[in-house]
Amino acid sequence: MSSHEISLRQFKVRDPFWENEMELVRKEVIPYQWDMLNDRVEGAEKSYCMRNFATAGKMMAKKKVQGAAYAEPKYTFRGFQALPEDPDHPEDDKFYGFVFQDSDFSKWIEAVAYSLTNHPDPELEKLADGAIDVVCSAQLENGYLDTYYIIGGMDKAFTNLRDHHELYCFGHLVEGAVAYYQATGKDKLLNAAKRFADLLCEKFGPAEGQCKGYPGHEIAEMALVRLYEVTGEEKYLNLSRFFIDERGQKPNYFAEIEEHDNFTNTAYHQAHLPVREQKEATGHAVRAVYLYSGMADIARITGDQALVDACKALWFNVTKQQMYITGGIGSTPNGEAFTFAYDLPNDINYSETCASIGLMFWARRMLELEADADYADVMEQALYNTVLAGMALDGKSFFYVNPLEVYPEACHRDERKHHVRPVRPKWFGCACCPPNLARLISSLPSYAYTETEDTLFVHLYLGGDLETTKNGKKAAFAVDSSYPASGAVTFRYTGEEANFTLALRIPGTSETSKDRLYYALGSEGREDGSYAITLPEGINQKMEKGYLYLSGTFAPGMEIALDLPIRTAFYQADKRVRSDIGKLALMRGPVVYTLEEVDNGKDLHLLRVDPSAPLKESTFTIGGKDYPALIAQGFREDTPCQLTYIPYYTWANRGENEMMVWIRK
Ligand code: FUB
Ligand code: ZN
Repeated sequence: MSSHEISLRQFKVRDPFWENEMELVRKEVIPYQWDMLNDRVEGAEKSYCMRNFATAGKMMAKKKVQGAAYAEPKYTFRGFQALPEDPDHPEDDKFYGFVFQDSDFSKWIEAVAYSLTNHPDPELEKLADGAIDVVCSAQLENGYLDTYYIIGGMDKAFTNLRDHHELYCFGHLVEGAVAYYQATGKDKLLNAAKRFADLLCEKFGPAEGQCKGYPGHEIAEMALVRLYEVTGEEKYLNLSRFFIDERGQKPNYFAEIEEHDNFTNTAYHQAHLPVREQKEATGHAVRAVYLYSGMADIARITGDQALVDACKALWFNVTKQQMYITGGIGSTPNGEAFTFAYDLPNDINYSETCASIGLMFWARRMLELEADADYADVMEQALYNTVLAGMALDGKSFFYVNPLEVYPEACHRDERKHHVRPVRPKWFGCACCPPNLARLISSLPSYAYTETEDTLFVHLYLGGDLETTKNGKKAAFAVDSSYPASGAVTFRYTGEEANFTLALRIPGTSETSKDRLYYALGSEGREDGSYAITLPEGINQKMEKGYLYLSGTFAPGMEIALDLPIRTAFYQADKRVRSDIGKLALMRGPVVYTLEEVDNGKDLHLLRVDPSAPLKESTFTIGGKDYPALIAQGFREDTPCQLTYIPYYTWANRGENEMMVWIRK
């Protein structure tokens, strides 16, 4: 039976690490992003996002007054990112920014929604309501809502689904609108999103005369499922399924139907084959994992086995053949894309923050399809490494690209590495990653837990208070955890006496993970898998696919103590990964460690590590806070030395310097 995410209302985070992250999002990221959306940050590249909505709103008001006399703008392509000739004097009636600039608002409102659920804030809610008014003022009578064409000229709307992100902006709008409705009960934005969705349901579909296109950048697929789940309207589910089923069919929409004057690489858009025949992840990494997320959603709801099989084959390819030890995906900056199996260069890769966030979206949906701990292991690997590294420890700057090796001079002087930044910039003109981080972190509990009617699954060990209903009874736990700093997690039952199952993930123990790309030295590919559990009387245990199922009658005051050993070990990569041969990476539990120049001196490539020498635990301080460090023994050329390892997610918080995850043994 498939499970479902828990709603944010069901879980109150009480976990110092995650409380801190969520507070950074609430206090730093959300207000900063609002200023960015309104072009109020001195010296930062302009967004034009809210300006575009206001411009479109004024046009709509004028149209209402002038009626038939209103002169509709005629579309001209002004570039993928349109900027004013004079940056100080943008023109009143022009769209500016990236073609997908509207999505920045949608991601912001989604993060605001989660933040309001976790932490009510009437002032923020008022600000958000005002922003929604501006956005809704831009909507056309027929429901269309993408300012790129509203301002630029509706005569060309829906003519370039491949590149112009209309359906991507729609998808983000839906995600933001559903989240805001669920957080506040206010439906203005939701109604706007539904009207846009209704228009798309008329425009696209299998009937004669309907358009056979689908999104060039996926997300609408999973967003429509969410809209279906909140409204119960089947047409939204059908449209999502249509987009998924139509992708890659013949004649190929992008290559043979839409007119493009440049080369169409259908694999880049995951449109080279019908999705059920796709076994290898290709093209743009974020688009790919957003598509697979939508496929998993549809598979869960419809029980379509061919779709389940495709999701599993793609999961194998991505996580066992094309994923970095940090949970990063996308080996090349050319198109921010996947390349091929075992091609995992450490210094020119893209590993976009959004791609690892998308991998988490997909992992949770695979878990909803089937409780197999491999999905949660990967979700955790992405979260504690690439995703967390995407944001500075003070929440004020961000990485888009997440390499495993950085030599700052190369970033500045080698064109092939210009995409790699040695320190986090404050923001990006193409601002996809920071708001994606904000929405992910502020909704993390819904990744940590899923449930069926009688089973509560724990995928990530987040501390806090959980309340749900099991077999008609209030079931609740107080979860004490400082995982992964320690593996001791206790579940104290605080609900009514109730009969149900609590399923706990035991990291690394699923059969599906046996083909892992990275394994602890000396483990011959097997994970540790040991754990200790103290159970109250009357609770039975059974292990399946990496979950320990604890079943019985839970009564108030009962305590379950789980002890997951947090293994500190050097890992090696499968020998087919050419870039890592002869090298080792250090992990503690799910956290990858790395070397930085600030601790280990220049020229990290001269270092070698001795994995047989004992490791020492240590700490280091940034911004008055202590973080864990590990001290290993090694050599600089032939001279013995100590190597100071720090968690990958803490790198680049102490100025520009070299960084290296994989070290020669
Ligand atoms: O194209 C929209 C977003 O911008 C993508 O998801 C990111 O990879 C970035 O290219
Ligand atoms: Zn991004």
